[in-house]
Amino acid sequence: SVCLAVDIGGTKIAAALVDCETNHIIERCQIATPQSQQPAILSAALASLLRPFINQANFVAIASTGIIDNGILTALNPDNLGGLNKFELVDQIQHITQLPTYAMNDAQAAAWYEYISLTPNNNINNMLFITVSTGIGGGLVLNQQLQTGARGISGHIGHTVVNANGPMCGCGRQGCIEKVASGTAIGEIGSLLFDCLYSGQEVYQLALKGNSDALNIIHSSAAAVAELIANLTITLDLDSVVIGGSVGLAPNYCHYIQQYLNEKPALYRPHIILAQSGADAGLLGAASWFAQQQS
Ligand code: BMX
Ligand code: ZN
Repeated sequence: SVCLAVDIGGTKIAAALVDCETNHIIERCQIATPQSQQPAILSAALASLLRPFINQANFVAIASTGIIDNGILTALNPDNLGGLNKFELVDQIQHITQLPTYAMNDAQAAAWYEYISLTPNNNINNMLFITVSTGIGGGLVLNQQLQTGARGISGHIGHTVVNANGPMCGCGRQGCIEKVASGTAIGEIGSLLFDCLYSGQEVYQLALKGNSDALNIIHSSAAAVAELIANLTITLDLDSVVIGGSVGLAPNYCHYIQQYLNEKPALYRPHIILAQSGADAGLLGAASWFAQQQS
């Protein structure tokens, strides 16, 4: 069968036709996520993005940022995807496409794709996927099963606290790792430090050119992620951690994480792997997860 896969993120929305037998993308298209905070505007953007693909697909599989609870999307951090409190994602898309529609969290979907790409050659039981991008997301595979959670929450590691006195996160909790180590946070910290508006990407570029203040910001981010990995490894007995996202895949970042982990005792050091499927992991993960659920 052919799946119409959709990946809804804080900055872009991608759609693709995926061949479910080969797990390959036949056709792909992408738009910027509307920043309007209005559900009707998001629905309209989704309708025009998806319409050209509908006739060629058998079902729709969505990977979206935010918590997906029974097809209903709520932003845990409304700063990343504004105004979406209880957005009826599956109903809306079903209405647009008239196709069977399923949805899951974006990082959970990516975790599943990374897992099935790795597992034929590796004996991985307990894997964590971490995306460091606009936010920090995660997906857990425990005993070879993806954990989505009864309320869709499982894997939301971006909202574990690294500094109880830290800045207030959009989720309402103080000092979440997402608020201090994500791409957005890197941009915010850089903007404060340099007294000029910088994106995370710009701060990263400065670090790569040798600016030591910028490099310190990147290092603190990687150090925080390494602590999180150590905490979760000793909690869940992880054997592997896959690092993805635009920051996670940026030059040297994964290497810094490894350096910070190397300072810790062996039990805290899982196998660190760079994500293999890059920007398409959400699309491909949702397609294969729901193709499997259907059969
Ligand atoms: C946030 C949260 C997660 C998401 C993660 C990464 C929202 C809107 N999103 O922690 O659900 O998985 O960001 O998202 O609350 P990304 O858009 O950075 O990939
Ligand atoms: Zn938070």
